[in-house]
Amino acid sequence: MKSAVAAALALATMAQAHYTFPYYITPAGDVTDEWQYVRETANHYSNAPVTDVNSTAIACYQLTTGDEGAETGTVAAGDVVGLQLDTAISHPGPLAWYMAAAPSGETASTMNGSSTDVEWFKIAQDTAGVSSSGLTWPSEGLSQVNVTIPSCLASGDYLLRVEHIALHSAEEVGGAQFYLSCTQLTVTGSGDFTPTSDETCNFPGCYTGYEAGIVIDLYYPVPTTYTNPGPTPITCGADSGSTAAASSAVAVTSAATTSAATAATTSAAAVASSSVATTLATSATVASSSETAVAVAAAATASSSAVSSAAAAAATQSTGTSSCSKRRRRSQKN
Ligand SMILES: [Cu+2]
Repeated sequence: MKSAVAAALALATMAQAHYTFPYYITPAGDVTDEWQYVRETANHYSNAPVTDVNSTAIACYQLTTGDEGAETGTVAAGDVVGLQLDTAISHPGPLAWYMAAAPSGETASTMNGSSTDVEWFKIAQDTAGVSSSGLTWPSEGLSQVNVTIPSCLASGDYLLRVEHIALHSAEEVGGAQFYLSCTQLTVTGSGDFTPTSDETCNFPGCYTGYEAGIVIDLYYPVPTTYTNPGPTPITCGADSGSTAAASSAVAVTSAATTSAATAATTSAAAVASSSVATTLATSATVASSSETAVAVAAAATASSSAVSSAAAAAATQSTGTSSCSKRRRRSQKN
């Protein structure tokens, strides 16, 4: 299998292809100011991703702990909120949403997302569509993403964490790029949902970095399945016994509040694949991951010019912030 792969990587756009999620969109559809409700992230200027899942940056990607000057928005459980990007999601990969309640005595403003007493649970995710030519991603190209705050959620203060995992360079451990931010919210309503321990995890801690959905070669061999990393999204029906449809809790991103006509089709596609997503996410088995070995072989057989451009790319990467150079694989069938 290794000999079947000859790889080349080309360096394309750098920082421009990265992205941030600085603009919170209220349930009324108002796009708020940059970092007004979202804690300002350390990549505010570079837009560079988090690549170390064991770093505290994987929680909220802040420069320092604290609220970074953000305000706290108020939403009702069941409301749809969103985030607008600085640019757009320009890489392939899954989008997920997590929430965590403020620990006792703390608020959305004071809580530290990377603290071990902050229990994150996933409220929604999308996943790959599978086609003969490879995986397709509902969020790719979107400049705005939305999520439903679960209708059964208990009232109180929360952080809402959006996360897009870019997988274009993910064939090596540490190659996946995490784009994320945390929004401060006060949730109102009469729900009583609290997640069970197997539905929660800590950041860092939710990922090992070795999951089949984090270390994956999107290009060769072409994947025929995808397994989202992290916990399964919560469902309101299961824990609250309420009649709230499980599907509403898992309702995923769409471009619903975008006014362009194209939004409708994007949205429809996102919703369509999200239902597939949930099934896939819960039923998919762990994919074989010899990707790392393949990647190593690929690097070894890359042409010298490719190697030098790779070296150039590597040289411009600071630790933990891998570039977003797009890799293009040329695969040769044996
Ligand atoms: Cu990028």
